[in-house]
Amino acid sequence: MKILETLQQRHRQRAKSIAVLIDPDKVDDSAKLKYLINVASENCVDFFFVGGSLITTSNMAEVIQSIKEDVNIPVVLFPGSSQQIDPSADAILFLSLISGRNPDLLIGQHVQAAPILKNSRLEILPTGYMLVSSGRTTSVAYISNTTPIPEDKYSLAACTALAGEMLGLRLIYLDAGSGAEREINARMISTVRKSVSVPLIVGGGINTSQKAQAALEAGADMIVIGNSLEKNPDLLTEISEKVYDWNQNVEAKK
Ligand code: 1GP
Repeated sequence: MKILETLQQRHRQRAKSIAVLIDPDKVDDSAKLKYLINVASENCVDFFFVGGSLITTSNMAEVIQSIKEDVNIPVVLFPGSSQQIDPSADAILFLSLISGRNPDLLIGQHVQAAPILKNSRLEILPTGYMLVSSGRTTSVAYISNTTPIPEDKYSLAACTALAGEMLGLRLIYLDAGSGAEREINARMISTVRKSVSVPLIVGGGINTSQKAQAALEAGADMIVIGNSLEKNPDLLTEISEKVYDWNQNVEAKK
């Protein structure tokens, strides 16, 4: 089954997913990367996201290859720009940065990427990407040259997601930015959740199992964990247990 169909089906079933984000720029040790890949596999992680807002190295292909060599978990590109397209991945989040007003990230990069993607086998996942403020300026806010939605402007976020859905975007990704000081708050997640019927991805600053649980309860269909695993890959066990427990509960109620 295609990734988008899987996510839509899980959304209907109220089942949750977990993705591990690997920023190729932050992989300086291949043994550590292998360890993280194995921990992810042992904990039945659903997806790897690969990408970053600024990539200064050229090891994206190596990261994808390392994953593919060891495990059977789909790799989804999470590109900061149209330069971050690697055909060896399985899918790409085709992100339109709908919280911002930078035309290049709303449509410009997409025009450049479209012919390349057309000739690849990557599954295209049209995604409304929404940055939400989270304390200090994140790399993604700075690099994208956009203003994140203030974290207490719930209806602004809800209307933005709704417009994205009406434009035909199939997923909404609420992101506080990698390593965010504050994760997306529960009220923001639940307000956006209620405004759209497409699957909702939530990430940025989720660095404890309690925060992961809160995001799931508020309505995230998928949580994305990156930064905190660079320091402590074993945290993934704790966080994925929350997702597992949630899914077991859903199964039990069927
Ligand atoms: C960032 O949502 C992702 O774009 C994940 O955030 O790296 O803070 O986990 P973290």
